[in-house]
Amino acid sequence: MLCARLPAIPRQPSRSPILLQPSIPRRPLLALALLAAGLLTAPLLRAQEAASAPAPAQAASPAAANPAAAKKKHSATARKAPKAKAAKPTRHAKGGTAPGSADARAPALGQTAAVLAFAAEHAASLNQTPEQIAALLAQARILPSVQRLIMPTPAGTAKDWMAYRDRFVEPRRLQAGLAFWEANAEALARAEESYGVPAEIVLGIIGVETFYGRIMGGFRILDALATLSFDFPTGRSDRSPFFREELHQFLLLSQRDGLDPLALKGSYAGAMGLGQFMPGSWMRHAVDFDGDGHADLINSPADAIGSVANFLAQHGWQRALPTDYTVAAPAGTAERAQLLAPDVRPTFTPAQMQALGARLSEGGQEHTGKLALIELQMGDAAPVYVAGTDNFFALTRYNQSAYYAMAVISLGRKLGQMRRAGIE
Ligand SMILES: [Ca+2]
Repeated sequence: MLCARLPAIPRQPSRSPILLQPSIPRRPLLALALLAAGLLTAPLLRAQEAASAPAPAQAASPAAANPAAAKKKHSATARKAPKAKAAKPTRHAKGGTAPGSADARAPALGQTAAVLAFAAEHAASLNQTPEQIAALLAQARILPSVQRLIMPTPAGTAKDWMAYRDRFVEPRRLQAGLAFWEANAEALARAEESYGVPAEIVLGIIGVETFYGRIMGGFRILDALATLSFDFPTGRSDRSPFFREELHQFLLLSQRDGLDPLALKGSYAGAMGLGQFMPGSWMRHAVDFDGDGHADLINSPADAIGSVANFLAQHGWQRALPTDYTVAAPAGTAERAQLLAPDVRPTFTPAQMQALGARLSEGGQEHTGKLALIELQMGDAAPVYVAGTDNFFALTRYNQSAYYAMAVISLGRKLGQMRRAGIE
């Protein structure tokens, strides 16, 4: 989940040609894609997020955002680390990503000028000497696979919400979700009580991010963050300042919680654990929810559940507020464009939306806050729309993509239906 860049949500989906492409033979790829999806998605998104803007805060959950990209890679050759991971769903750290042969040959970073400057800058906050910090960073490797994965997916592919949704709302992930729910029902109920975030939403996020812990990423975090901090690839907007701060947060986290910075693994963008939190999000939003005295987002499902709920609460989630309402978009192009302009940010009252020609459900008309018109493209077919609330917007703080948010909502809803129906 989570990372920190909020900017433009809409664009991510576009980058993800993979899932979205109608022309792609999705079914054959599905088996791989499913596995991979968990990881792939997440990492991708994060990366994208990172790429896009000033990010914020959350966990880095790139997953959804870049569905297309993820798929492509797979289908193509599939050697990207994240994918590799995906394909091999192991637990935690292992699951991962096997760095490619180029990665295996990557030399240690060494004490470059940039490393020495970073060490000097952060020595005081880390309460270490610059020499100690430089000695640690010098052991990081610059990974070619990370540099590839951070790049945006080629544009031009049609977005396809249903294809994207099918990557996540599918039998195996649903079964895993029901089992996770059963195993962690107490923590999920307590998180809802404490933070107002329904179990279905937390389950949707953890399911989309990591397939309930099956795909948490196999990149060594130190390598991933050092690569993106000190050798960010050219050809896209430079996000290295963001990653240098995440590297700083990673070192602070390791020190605070007594973690081995040379051992922690996660996504190619540096996100870790069941909810794929970036280090900064872990520092700011992780909570100890199982009472053992520290927040462990990798090994403790309860801590991950509480932390995801806390993250959303800290980003505007409101108890008992729906995420979205049914809506028919205005027929007029100009009116539709006007409503879509603010993207996922709730901007219009129900009355304003209706005045522009949108037709809200009864619940939507009675909504007391503002709404956003969310467009989900369907490949060559007509797009579908929902009216997103502040809670829909909060989900995009985890990952800045309307497609991501809708996938989380859809997965959670389906799990809720199945659990209530007693489906196993
Ligand atoms: Ca704990």
